Formats: sequence, structure tokens, C-alpha cells
Amino acid sequence: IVGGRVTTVESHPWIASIFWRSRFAESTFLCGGSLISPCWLLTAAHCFPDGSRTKIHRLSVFLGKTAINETDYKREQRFHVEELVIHHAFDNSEGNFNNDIALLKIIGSDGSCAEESGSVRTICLPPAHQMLPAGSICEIAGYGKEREALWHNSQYLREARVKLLSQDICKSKDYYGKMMSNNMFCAGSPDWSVDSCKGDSGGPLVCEVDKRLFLFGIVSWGEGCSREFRPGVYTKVTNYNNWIAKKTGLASIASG
Ligand code: 4AZ
Repeated sequence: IVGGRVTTVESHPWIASIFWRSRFAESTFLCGGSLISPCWLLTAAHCFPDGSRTKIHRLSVFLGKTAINETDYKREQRFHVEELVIHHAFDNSEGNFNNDIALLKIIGSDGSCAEESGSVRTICLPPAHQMLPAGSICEIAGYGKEREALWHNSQYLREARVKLLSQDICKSKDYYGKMMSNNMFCAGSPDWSVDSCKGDSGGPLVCEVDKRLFLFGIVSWGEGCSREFRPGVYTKVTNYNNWIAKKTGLASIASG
């Protein structure tokens, strides 16, 4: 997150961190995610370079983490991945991560899923195709870089507020033009000082509607971070309610 501030996981208790263990090295941080039901995370498809051939036994998921490289036995919960569902139409052939959405089914060593606590809880999905007006203020959170030029991710969870941009503006020539599909939307700050960045991918963009919080976006891509006319691009979650309901078997989740 560029231009944000350090926060604690209690303020974003649905945020997950996904780690990858190679055959040779210890676990490295891969991506963020959001807990949408006790057993399911929503994240970005591009987080898994091997796609559906990803070896899920090499993945692990943490909930309830404020410091990414510290173990907090009191607050965090750790899981294995039982299932990885990458959207069948995920497509990066145009370099724009179309349908950048994936589901992870998590399971603890004792066979249980996430347990609600002060640092762990689910986030609701918005009703299918609900649109928010341009200019709406939403929040992003993640463990990603604080500046584009840095090499390392943030040590701590960070948050920031961004404004939704209209589809017309983001599809215009000055912005992303044809790179934008209707499965995406843009968000940023008018002075370009706030953005998601590398390492925030897969994580949440959450907006408040009638005093309730909903997961409207998944951090997906952007040209660099916090660059003029290059806002962050987010997967439009409201296009995928049916897909999520079908793949998770959670009927109630489709209606928000
Ligand atoms: C990335 O490389 C990335 N500014 C994520 C978000 C943004 C750019 C790049 C948005 O994972």
C-alpha cells in the first residue's frame, strides 16, 4: 500500500496472507486474500503462476496476522489449502489479467475452518451487479510495497482510502484504454498519492453501503504504483456472485 498507514488485523479481520513454500527455501509471502466464509478465501488468479497445476500442498494461509514475518499464537490461525479454484476464463494474453479471481478452500491441521475472533471474521459479498457511483470512498489493505521503487514488502499490515473512478474515465486513452474490461474497475486518489502496490495483489477493496462493509474489489494490477493516470485496477467482485456460489456450494453467499 502506497500513501497509507500501518493498521492492525482487527480493523481488517477478513484479510488473509497466502504463502508459498518452494522445494528448496522456506515459505515466502505470495499474496493477500479475503475470508468470505469460514472455509473459503477469495483472491486473485494471477497469484498462482502455475495456474491450476499449482501444487496446493506448497501453499499455506494465515488469518489474524498484523506483522507478516512474526508468529502471533494468540491471534493468528494457520491453514492448509484443500482446493484451489482458478476462474476458467482467467486470461493474461492481453497483459491485463481479465477474470483475475480465484477461490481457496482452507483447512486447519485439526480439520476445522476459520473460527471467528477479534482478529478473524468473514466479509460479505455485495449483491450481484450492485454498482457504486464514481467517487465512492473505499478502503484497501495489504502487506505490499510502500513505494514502487522498494524491493521489499511492508512488515506490517497497511490500509488506505481510495476513490472509485468511472469506467469511462479509466477506459479513456489517457488512462488504460483497451486494457480495461468490464470485469475490472479502477480506484485511486485524485492526487495520485495513494494506491495498492506489488504484494497487495489478491487482497480486499472494501466499501461501506448502508453502514455495512462489502468486498467490492480484489487487488489485481496497475502500471506501477501511485503513478499519474495509472490508478490501481481491481477485479469487479459483483460480476462473479454466481461463479462463487457454484464453486463453493454456498447458495446464500450469492445474494450478499
Ligand atoms: C502487482 O504487481 C501490482 N498499483 C499490484 C497492484 C498494482 C500494481 C501492481 C496497483 O502485484
